[in-house]
Amino acid sequence: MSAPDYSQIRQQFPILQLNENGQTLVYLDSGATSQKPQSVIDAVQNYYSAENANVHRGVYGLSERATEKYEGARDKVKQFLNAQASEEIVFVRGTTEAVNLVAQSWGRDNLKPGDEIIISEMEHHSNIVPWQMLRDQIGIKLSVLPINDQGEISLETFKEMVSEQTKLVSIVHMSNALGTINPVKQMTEIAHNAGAIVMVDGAQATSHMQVDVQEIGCDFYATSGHKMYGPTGIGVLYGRQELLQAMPPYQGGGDMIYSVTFEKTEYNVLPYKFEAGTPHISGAIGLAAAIDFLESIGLDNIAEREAELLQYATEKLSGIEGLQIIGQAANKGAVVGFVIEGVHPHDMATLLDQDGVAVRAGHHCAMPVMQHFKVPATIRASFGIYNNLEDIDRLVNSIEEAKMMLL
Ligand code: 7TS
Repeated sequence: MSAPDYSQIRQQFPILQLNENGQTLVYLDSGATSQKPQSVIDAVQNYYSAENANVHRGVYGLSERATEKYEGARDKVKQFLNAQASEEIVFVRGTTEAVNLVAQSWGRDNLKPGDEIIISEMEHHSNIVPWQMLRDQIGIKLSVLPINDQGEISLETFKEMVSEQTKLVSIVHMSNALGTINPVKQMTEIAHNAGAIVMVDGAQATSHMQVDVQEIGCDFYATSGHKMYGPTGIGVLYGRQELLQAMPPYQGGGDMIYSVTFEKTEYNVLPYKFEAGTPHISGAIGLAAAIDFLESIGLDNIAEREAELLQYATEKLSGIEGLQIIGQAANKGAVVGFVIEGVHPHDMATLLDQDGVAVRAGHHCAMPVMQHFKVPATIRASFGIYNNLEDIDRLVNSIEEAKMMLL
C-alpha cells in the first residue's frame, strides 16, 4: 500500500474543524475516545434514516436487512481480529463489559477458592476491579505482575510467578497511561505452558496496530469501538469457541434463549447466548464502518505514522525544562504521559484548553500506575491517525506559555 495522504484523512473528521476558545481544536485525547470520520457518522445516520428495525425477529424485509447488516458487522470484526469463526465474536458495550462478562461467567463457573488470577501493575481499573469482585465472591487469589521504572513488565518475573495455581492471566495489550505495548504472544505461551488461559485487554491496541487473535494465541480478547473511530456503547469480546460454548450466560433475557417455560429455559447458540436483549445495532454497523476506515489506511501504515508522531512528541516534550515523561518502554504506542515540576497536571490541562489543546489530566483510571511512579496524576497526550506534527508544536508552545503563567 502506498503512503496515505494524512491531511486528507484529517479532513474526514468534521469535529476537527471546530474552534475551541478561538482556535482550531487540537485533539490529543484519543486514548479516552477517538473522533469519528464522516463515513462512520454516515453509516449510523443511514441506519436510522433507512434501515432501522429490530434484528433476529421480524420476517419483513426491513428487519431482515437490519439483521444482515448487524451480522455482517460481526463477520467484519471476525475478519479484522482474525478469529476462526463469527460465533467467537460477542458484541458488548465495551472492554469494561467484556472483562466483567468473562469474570462473572467463566470465572464463577471455573474457579474455586485458592485458584489464582494474575494481572499486571499497569492495568486500567476495568481490568482490576472485576477480578477483585470475583476474588471477594469466591475466594480466589489475585496476584500482580510488577512493572519497572520504564513501565515494562519482565517476562522472566512472569515466568517465575505463573504456577499450577494460576488459572487465568489478564493483561493489557497497550497501556493507556504509559503507552507500553506488552509481549502478549510470549505471555500467552508462558501461561498456556502452565495450564492457565489468557485474556487480553485490547482497548488501546486495535486502533493502533494489526491484531491477530490466532497469532497471539489468547483465549479472550476485549476491545471498545469508540477508541477505534467507531461509536460509543459498542465493543467486542472475542472468545475461543470451545470456552464460550461451555460458559453459562452472563445476562438473561430476550434473544439469548432458544425456548422458555416457567420450569426451564434452553439457551440460544453462540454468540446469541451472550447477547441478551436488543443489541446496539447502529453501534455494530458504525463499528463495521470504522473497521473499513482503518483498513482503507492500513494498520501497518497507521502504526508507522503514529510511531513518527510519538518520536517527534517525545523529542519535543523532553526539551521542556522540568518535564518528566512517565512511561519509557522500548515498545510503546502513541501515548505520552508526563509531569512538570511544580505544576499540577489539572492546572496545566486547563490552561492548554484555553489554547484549544485538549489533553487529559488525571490518573487515567490506572491509579496503581500513579502509585508506582509516586505521582498523583499525569498530563497525557494520546494520538490518533488525524494528528500531525503541528498539533505537537501547538502542544509544546502552549505548555511553555502556561509554565510562564504557573511558575
Ligand atoms: N482498558 C484500557 C487499557 C483502557 O484504556 C480503557 C479505557 C478501558 C479498558 C475501558 O474501556 P471502556 O471503553 O470500556 O471504557 N481508557 C480510557 C482512558 O484512557 N481515558 O478514558 C478512558
